[in-house]
Amino acid sequence: MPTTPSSMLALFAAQVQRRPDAPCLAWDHTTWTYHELQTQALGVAAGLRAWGLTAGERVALALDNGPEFVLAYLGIGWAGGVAVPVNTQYRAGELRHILNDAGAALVISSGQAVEEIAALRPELPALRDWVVVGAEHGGALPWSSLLAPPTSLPLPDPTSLALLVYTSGTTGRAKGVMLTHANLAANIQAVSQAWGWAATDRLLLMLPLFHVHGLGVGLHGTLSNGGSVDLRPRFDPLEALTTLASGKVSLFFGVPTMYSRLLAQAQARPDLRPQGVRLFVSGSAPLSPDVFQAFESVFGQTILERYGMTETGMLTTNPLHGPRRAGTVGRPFPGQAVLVGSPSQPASTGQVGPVWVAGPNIFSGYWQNPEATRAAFEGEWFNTGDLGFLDEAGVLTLVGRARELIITGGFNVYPREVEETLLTHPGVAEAAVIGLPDPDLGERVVAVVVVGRPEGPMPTADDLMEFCRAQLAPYKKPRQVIFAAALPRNAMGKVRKDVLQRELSER
Ligand code: MCA
Ligand code: AMP
Repeated sequence: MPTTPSSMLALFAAQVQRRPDAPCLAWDHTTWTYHELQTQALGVAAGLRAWGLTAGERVALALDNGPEFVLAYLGIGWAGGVAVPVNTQYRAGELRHILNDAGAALVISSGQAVEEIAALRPELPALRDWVVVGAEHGGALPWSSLLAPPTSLPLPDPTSLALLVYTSGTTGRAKGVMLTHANLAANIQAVSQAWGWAATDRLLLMLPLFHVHGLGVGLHGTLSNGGSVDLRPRFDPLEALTTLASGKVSLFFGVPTMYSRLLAQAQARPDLRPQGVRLFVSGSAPLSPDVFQAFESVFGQTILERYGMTETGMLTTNPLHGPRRAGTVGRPFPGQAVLVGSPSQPASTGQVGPVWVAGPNIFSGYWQNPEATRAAFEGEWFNTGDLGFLDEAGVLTLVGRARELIITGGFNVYPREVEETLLTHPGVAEAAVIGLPDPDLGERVVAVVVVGRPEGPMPTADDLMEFCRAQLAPYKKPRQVIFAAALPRNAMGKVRKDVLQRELSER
């Protein structure tokens, strides 16, 4: 069992004491030592306090990967605030809901999110200020306005909120997942123990920091174990392969799409092979046994697949030592429990049912949404919405999801949100959105549409894709639009998505 956790910041601060001059973060030819990163983060915390941030206030991070994300995130925690990371690809409608629901007092933004927030400002009543990283923007404060001389600040109360991460659902708008400092610390300590994370580890991180995979595993694991992270703006297969072949990296984390793209790149560059990488981890979506096997035959190593969720952090893992089985997600991390069926009536070995989890890592509820919280828990057990079975050895295999969810390239898309968007188009009478198997993305978003009688011309597939792209983050946009005369429905009038799924998968 891991020791009683306090907060990731406490674990980080302990590493600063132990190895102040060790490298911690590398970004674009600049390296921060532990001491430097802590000093600068405390400077941001002081800047946030001077700006007026009070304990428990939410600060949204609509930031692309970069040192400012890391400094702002650590600074918010030290200043007693709650970080609300958001996908920088979100469009106005998605951002409006999250920033207003969270009641964000401040948003720190970069990249594409800047223009969306600029247009939204009048519709964000709780927002007191807006910071832009990079080029100056009229009406926004510059990043430098948050940099103050560092002062020493107390570590956060472990029971207080550290993160509010929005995740969509099958019903209603995106919900804020409340994660405390203790939740995050418990999870990263369990992960560190299971994967043998050491101060000698150097992680190549090409995942976005605005999700739990990049942030709660990649960044937290590095900072709490005294290792270093080589942070990149985004995933690029050639850049990844070149860096993995340099001998300077010991860990790589990715979503399955990254592994299949890495394999395609390896075919084109037989001269580049990973050197000294002790662990490749895949998660966020199912890793196909084909990719698992191809990776082993090309790179001579197996990928360790694990299973996680925003609400829970990392849940189960294949072993560090010992056989890793393709298509399975392994056993619970230390200190956690998994059951299949229901807490009052667990399923027997091999029987498929809903997956429930418990442990100190489990979130404390959905932000200002007690009904959704109540619906998701039975006592200490949280219903993941995934379906799976356990074997005699307690190894979990996921077979599907009880909720309607498409995972495309590791990003979640809720069909209902895309359907609702399509239905606002004047030429669309009915719409059903499903995920079809895709060799690159795992699943791709496909819309089946019944056209209405618009005043103007009938929409084309391209029109509808563009229509969605203008209102939703681009990865939610259907990659294929199929026109149908009618949607298959059951006697209750509910769309038979299983029928669409079967017919279209066979095409
Ligand atoms: C980008 N595009 C996508 C996706 N990503 N379309 C569908 N699915 C995607 N995942 C679109 C873009 O909008 C664009 O469309 C076109 O593809 C090319 O964009 P580009 O920026 O070049 O994309 P990319 O670099 O190829 O991105 C693929 C990617 C990325 C590297 C796989 O999606 C990614 O980083 N995914 C990781 C997501 C992640 O971190 N998930 C963790 C969630 P257009 O041409 O129309 O403009 S946390 C979680 O799930 C739990 C906790 C867990 O267990 O980890
Ligand atoms: P998110 O809500 O973005 O945190 O996504 C969590 C969901 O991703 C889980 O509920 C699973 O459906 C899925 N997921 C994560 N890891 C895996 C995995 N290794 N295999 C299959 N599905 C996974």
